[in-house]
Amino acid sequence: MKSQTMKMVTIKIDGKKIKALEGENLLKVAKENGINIPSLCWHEKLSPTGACRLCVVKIEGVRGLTTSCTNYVKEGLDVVAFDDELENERKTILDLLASEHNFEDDGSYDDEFKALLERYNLIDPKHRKFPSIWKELGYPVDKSSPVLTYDASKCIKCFRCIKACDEIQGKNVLSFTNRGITAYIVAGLGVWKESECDGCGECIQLCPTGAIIEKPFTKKVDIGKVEKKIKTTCTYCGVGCQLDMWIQDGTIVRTTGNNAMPNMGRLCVKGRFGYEFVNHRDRLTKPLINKNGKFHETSWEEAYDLIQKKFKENLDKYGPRSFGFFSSAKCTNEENYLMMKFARSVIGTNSVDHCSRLCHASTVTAMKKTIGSGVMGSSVPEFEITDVLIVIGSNPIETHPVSATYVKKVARNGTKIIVVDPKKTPLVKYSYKWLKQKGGTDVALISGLIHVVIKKGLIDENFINSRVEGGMKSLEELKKSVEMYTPEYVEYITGVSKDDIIDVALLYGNAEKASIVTGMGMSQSAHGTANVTGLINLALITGNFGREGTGVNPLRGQNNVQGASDMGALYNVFSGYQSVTDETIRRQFAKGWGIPYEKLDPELGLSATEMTRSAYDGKVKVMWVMGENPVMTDPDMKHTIKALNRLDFFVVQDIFMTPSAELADVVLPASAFAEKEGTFCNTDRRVLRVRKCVEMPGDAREDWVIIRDIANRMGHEWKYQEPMDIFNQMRTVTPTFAGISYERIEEEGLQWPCPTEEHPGTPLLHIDSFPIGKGRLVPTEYEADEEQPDNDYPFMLNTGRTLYQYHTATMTRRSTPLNEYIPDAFLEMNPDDVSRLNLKNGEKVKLKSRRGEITVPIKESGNVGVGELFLPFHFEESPANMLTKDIIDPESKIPRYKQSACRVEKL
Ligand SMILES: Nc1nc2c(c(=O)[nH]1)N[C@H]1C(S)=C(S)[C@@H](COP(=O)(O)OP(=O)(O)OC[C@H]3O[C@@H](n4cnc5c(=O)[nH]c(N)nc54)[C@H](O)[C@@H]3O)O[C@H]1N2
Ligand SMILES: Nc1nc2c(c(=O)[nH]1)N[C@H]1C(S)=C(S)[C@@H](COP(=O)(O)OP(=O)(O)OC[C@H]3O[C@@H](n4cnc5c(=O)[nH]c(N)nc54)[C@H](O)[C@@H]3O)O[C@H]1N2
Ligand code: SF4
Ligand code: SF4
Ligand SMILES: [Mo]
Repeated sequence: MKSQTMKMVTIKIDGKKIKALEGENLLKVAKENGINIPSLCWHEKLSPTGACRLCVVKIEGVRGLTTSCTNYVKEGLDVVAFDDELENERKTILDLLASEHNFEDDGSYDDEFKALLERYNLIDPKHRKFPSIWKELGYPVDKSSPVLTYDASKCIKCFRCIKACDEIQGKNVLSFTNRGITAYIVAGLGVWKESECDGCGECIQLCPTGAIIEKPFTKKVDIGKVEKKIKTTCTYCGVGCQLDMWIQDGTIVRTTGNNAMPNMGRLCVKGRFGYEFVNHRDRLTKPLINKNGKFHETSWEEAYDLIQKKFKENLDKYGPRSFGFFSSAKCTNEENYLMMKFARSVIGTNSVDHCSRLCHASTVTAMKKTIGSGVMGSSVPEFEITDVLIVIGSNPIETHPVSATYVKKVARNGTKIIVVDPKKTPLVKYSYKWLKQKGGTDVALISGLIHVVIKKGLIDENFINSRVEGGMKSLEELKKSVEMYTPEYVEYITGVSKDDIIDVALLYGNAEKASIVTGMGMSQSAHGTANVTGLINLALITGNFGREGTGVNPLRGQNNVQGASDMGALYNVFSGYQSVTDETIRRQFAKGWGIPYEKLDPELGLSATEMTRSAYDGKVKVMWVMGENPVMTDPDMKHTIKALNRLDFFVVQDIFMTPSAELADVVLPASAFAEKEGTFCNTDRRVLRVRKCVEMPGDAREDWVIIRDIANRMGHEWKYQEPMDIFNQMRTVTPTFAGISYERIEEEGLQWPCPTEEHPGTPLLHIDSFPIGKGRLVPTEYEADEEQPDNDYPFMLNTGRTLYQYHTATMTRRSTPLNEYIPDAFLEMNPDDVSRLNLKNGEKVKLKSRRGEITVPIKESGNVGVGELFLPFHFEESPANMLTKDIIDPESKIPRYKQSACRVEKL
């Protein structure tokens, strides 16, 4: 961030007067003012290197030639950028580089080096002084990475890749081996595949020559044939990275990071290389009807006929509350808005929900109760300016990789990161301290931190008096509730040493700006709401809200889980979190939608977890699941399958045949993100455009078209012609979005709330007050989990994610490079347990819980402690949810996914 004290000064370049900020990079200023000094190693995102020396200039008062990239603007600077001597020097440098360079070119990349050779008339070898010697130098080619190829004979040793890896992504995997002319890039200690490179591809994006290029996936890129590059939003996680899709022959052939917020050009391995699924042969292309256990292809008309008939029959016979709708955090805002509108206005039920229930439901419940808003209050890049950061129950390097680049950056700048997680996550390497607590004991741990903060007088009395309901009196109650959680007692419960508890409490309590990042480890617990309530208590008493670099920040998971919630695909609220039990609001929606007020159900609907239970009990009879895979993702898979099998009529709308779709009566082929227009909301409430890049396969249809058509079959007259029509209607009934239009977010997203067309959007929430006015301190009570390891089931199983696979892997397993990194299921087990049980690394075992059993190969890993196991829930052949139990948090109804007692048996 630029300092306020910077002043404008005047400099001269080749006689031209230029105004610039003092301290700005000279080469950058020259380029911005149309003085095109050649350069290769310099890149505006990187610190200057001064390696290629092409950008040499003469500066009055400085002896000899000096590189402009390592000089900075100051008053009166007088620079010569072009004269014969400088140009000759540059030509000689380029000529020398060319002699060591392999010019074979597969046409798949832009080559900045070649462009400079053209500019200096050196393309033709006859115009060069130095003979070509690259063949004699015997440069290696490294093809070992699943995503890229490095050819040292095309490398000009500019350092850009090394710095991209280090300074932008914070990974520091690359370096040079050898010195001088034979130097080349190595990853780790040798080849790419064996290094810690995680395939984000930042180096490819910044390499000026094509020495590092991506492997061809859907089709080989031919730069001359790329028809267009379309800016859109990544479909995987909630960071909401902006990317450019390169389209050739109607197919996505490459993805590059777009230089917009929130990612500023960065991507992770999924965003960059995970697009092959769009074009995959397994895509659903025709509606399917299940007749006696076999699917038959059919026409849309026939599928719609059946849905219309069954919906009407059930509505007549059992009424609206016999219906349940799963909306989708993979789909656009427009689609989610229509799904909730369908449930409420066409059927007349509030039983609409989505995967948020399985995700941050408890976080949202806790935040609503204490501060009145369940969303992330600050913006992703703000992690860069915090003083102390607690990352609790979140594994951002694998699950929000681009947000994690900001976190790694602060770690490097001296900010203390504290990781609180039973598993050793990759962030531990960057952290000041790792608190490894026993799973499920967070309430006690946080109470311990609060205990110390209060004892040591590190509370912010001003903040408590002005921003907390009941002021210091309320603190007294909190104090009483944490009295017994002395560091010693908390060490006994959690296994974290008392010294570490005191140290972290002091660090957090003393920090000027302290921030907390929270994730699934906190929320997916039978005490999820209490966990996050505790965090908010801690932040409230230390005044860590409403300023940049503070807050309790839930990283939202899916690409559009924020939007699906904002659009009211929840059992209790319409779009904009407007309560369904509030008569005034129901009247507004009835009016806005042009339906009789009586059609809207005044009672809360069923949550996703309750819908499945009610299907099991025979109360919910019809379900429509759009873009979710509950068989794989709901807890207790056997129970879920039984429940769904008991339905009278089950519709699944997906882009692939999934284990859930297998149980359906009708399967509708939908559109993937790259095939439709619309918007997503990312984790920091940024409304971002999604754009159509390619055509849908076969007869597939956009999700919003399908919902509209079925609504019309049910007797409504929905006239939406394009997603923008839906968005514009949504704005009229949703005050927080009222000021946002497609036009305004054409270039950059806007963060809601944005109530008017003039409003600039809201990067930071809670500056002067909370949505409920003052914050509330709510004491929490630690309770041990009901299911603990015992003699029969001695291990504690933790489930979650890996970087390369996404949820039920319908998309990532159909993207070759992602699948090459982690193709199959694995169970992480501590080496001591592996040898104690007489097992071998890679051996397939039986993993059993009280709910069911699976087989899975074990992976020896020091990341989990003795008695602990970790299993990703991505893999159909070893489904984690066969083992989990649907114990749910009483307030938020989220299942406990992170702790199941298990037994490991030799096969
Ligand atoms: N690559 C990839 N990225 C993803 C996803 C994906 O499937 N793949 N999914 C997206 C979605 S929807 C979501 S919600 C996010 C989730 O992102 P995260 O919240 O980072 O996800 P998890 O890996 O489920 O769990 C986080 C951590 O909680 C820890 N944990 C387990 N038990 C406890 C406990 O008792 N206490 C504490 N404090 N921690 C515990 C786990 O060890 C794990 O490291 O990721 C999103 N991003
Ligand atoms: N054991 C265990 N279970 C968990 C978790 C855990 O940590 N451990 N985490 C939970 C969490 S946080 C979450 S968010 C849930 C996720 O649960 P789900 O949402 O059920 O999981 P996904 O695999 O993301 O399902 C999305 C489906 O949408 C399809 N799809 C993709 N794009 C589109 C589209 O544009 N249109 C349509 N119609 N379909 C599309 C995909 O093919 C896929 O089948 O899982 C939960 N389950
Ligand atoms: S691989 Fe590319 S970016 Fe890296 S040093 Fe060589 S030319 Fe520069
Ligand atoms: S960090 Fe998330 S949004 Fe960004 S590229 Fe990776 S998966 Fe996509
Ligand atoms: Mo999630």
